[in-house]
Amino acid sequence: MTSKLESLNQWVADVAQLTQPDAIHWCDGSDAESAALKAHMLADGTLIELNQHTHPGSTLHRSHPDDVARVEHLTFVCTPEREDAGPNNHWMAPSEAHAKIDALFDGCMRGRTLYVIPYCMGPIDSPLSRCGVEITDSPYVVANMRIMTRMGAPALARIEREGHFVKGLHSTGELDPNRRFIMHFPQELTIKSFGSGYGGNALLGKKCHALRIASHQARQEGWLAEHMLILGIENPQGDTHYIAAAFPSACGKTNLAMLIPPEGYLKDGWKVWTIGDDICWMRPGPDGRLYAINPEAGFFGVAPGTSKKSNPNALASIQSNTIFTNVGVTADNQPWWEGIDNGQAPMTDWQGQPYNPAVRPAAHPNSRFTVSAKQCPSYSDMAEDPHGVPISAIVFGGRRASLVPLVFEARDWTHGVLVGAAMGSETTAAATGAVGVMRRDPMAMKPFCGYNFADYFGHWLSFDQPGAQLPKVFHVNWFRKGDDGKFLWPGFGDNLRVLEWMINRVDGKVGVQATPIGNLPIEADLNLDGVTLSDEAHAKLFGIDHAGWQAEFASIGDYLAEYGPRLPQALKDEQQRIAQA
Ligand code: SAT
Ligand code: MN
Repeated sequence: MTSKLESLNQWVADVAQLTQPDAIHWCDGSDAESAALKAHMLADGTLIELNQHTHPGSTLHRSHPDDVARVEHLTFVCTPEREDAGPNNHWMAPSEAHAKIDALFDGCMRGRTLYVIPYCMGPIDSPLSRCGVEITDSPYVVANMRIMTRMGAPALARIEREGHFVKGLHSTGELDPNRRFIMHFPQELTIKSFGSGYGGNALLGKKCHALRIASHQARQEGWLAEHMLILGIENPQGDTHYIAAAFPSACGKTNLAMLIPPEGYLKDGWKVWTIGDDICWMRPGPDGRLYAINPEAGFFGVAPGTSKKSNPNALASIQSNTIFTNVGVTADNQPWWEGIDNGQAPMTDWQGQPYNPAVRPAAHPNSRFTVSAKQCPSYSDMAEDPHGVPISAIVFGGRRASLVPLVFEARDWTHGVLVGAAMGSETTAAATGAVGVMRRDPMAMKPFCGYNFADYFGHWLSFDQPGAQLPKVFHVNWFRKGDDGKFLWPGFGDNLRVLEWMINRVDGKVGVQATPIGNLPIEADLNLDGVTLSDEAHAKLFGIDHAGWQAEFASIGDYLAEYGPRLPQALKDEQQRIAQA
């Protein structure tokens, strides 16, 4: 097969010339194709069948033990000018990067099949969607891309109509961490990834395209490509408000996106709808509001900690047709992970060895499930709407054991951009490296912004224009700890109490307590029926420590100064104003 689009045929031919595959397969996305690929992967051990009575259609993949997370130190943004990638990215000159990675691709598909995956990020008929083609030699990548994107014939038809697409070239290579690179060429709308089969490194539609390349496209075209979940909150009157929220990887975006309201809210008729759990593309609509789509079609969620209690919707979603990566298995071949809390026990760990907690956990801390969004009980019909959903509130949040209160509101858009730019979080297992170290992660985009953060902050500021009806901006911290090291806020479903307060703010129903860092809730305006908080929790979740914040603002100032003269003056002014308050 070939395409009607000559530039696509030519690229596939050029890649085949370089990589020397035994065969070329154009993916049509059909059930028959998927079944054949799966049979092939079960036969060669890439996939292991799980218990088909309890988990019909589900399989397990065990990755190479050195290939379990994104590798930020091997991820490059290759712009002609180093300054355009910014201090937030590793940079390499495009010519050097192409030469380096093409040498790795040279002959790398000998004995393998080259798969051509046309995909669409977002609903096929949405003007907000963008298409790409991934070439890979990994059938596991094909299977995941089929779940995570709209992949196959309809995407190819759109690409042929539009005549352009993002090019992504991927090979698992030898999975040697010393021969591994993830390279982005925003000006060429091109991605090249070699030597890893893991999610964010290999499913090129996700972080590589939908965030790093798309953020560059979004800047040129006047929209935003963000690391945000999108959810809808329907009140008892039937009105739905949509919220987009940015948290770093593995900070509970999937749980928040699939939240189950607490008992009292359920009784009153509140509902939470899931649009997306990881990525949000939004642009101003004709009425000046921001309209958002989820460019993805599935969830690539963190397994550990997912339980009937923490996330019943996720658990219900993954009962069938799910690919599990790097989880443990029970004696009767069901998937198992730490925190699944279902009364079962693991027999085999994620490396396929007999489980021994003294050696390693049963599931890798960054083990994942890949599942179609359509299997999620709370998946919203509006997720397929080509116009997207209007966003009422944007929420920034991180993992902060100390200092940062439960919630505060930015005074205006510029302050909101500063709140996003100043975000900090303690690192997680989603990327290789030390876990639990506080780092600045503006808008949760530190690993994902495809250009200089200084320009990115400027792009955010540029949305504040006459006629714009911008969302309110908030900051939350579900992870504040007490002196005993325990979380002070119950989190999970109870987070709806905080989201309800935000909606009441959007609707102008409640007031605030103004402080230098922003507007804090008046505690009585938050529905805390059924939550017991200690005195320490009240003080720390709803108060501010002035000396602590003074130090924080000095540190934010130092951080922003790293962006030098490119940093927008309005942001510097805002930081100064608060630092001196
Ligand atoms: O590995 S992914 O980048 O796809 C997931 C994440 O880190 O958020
Ligand atoms: Mn993510």
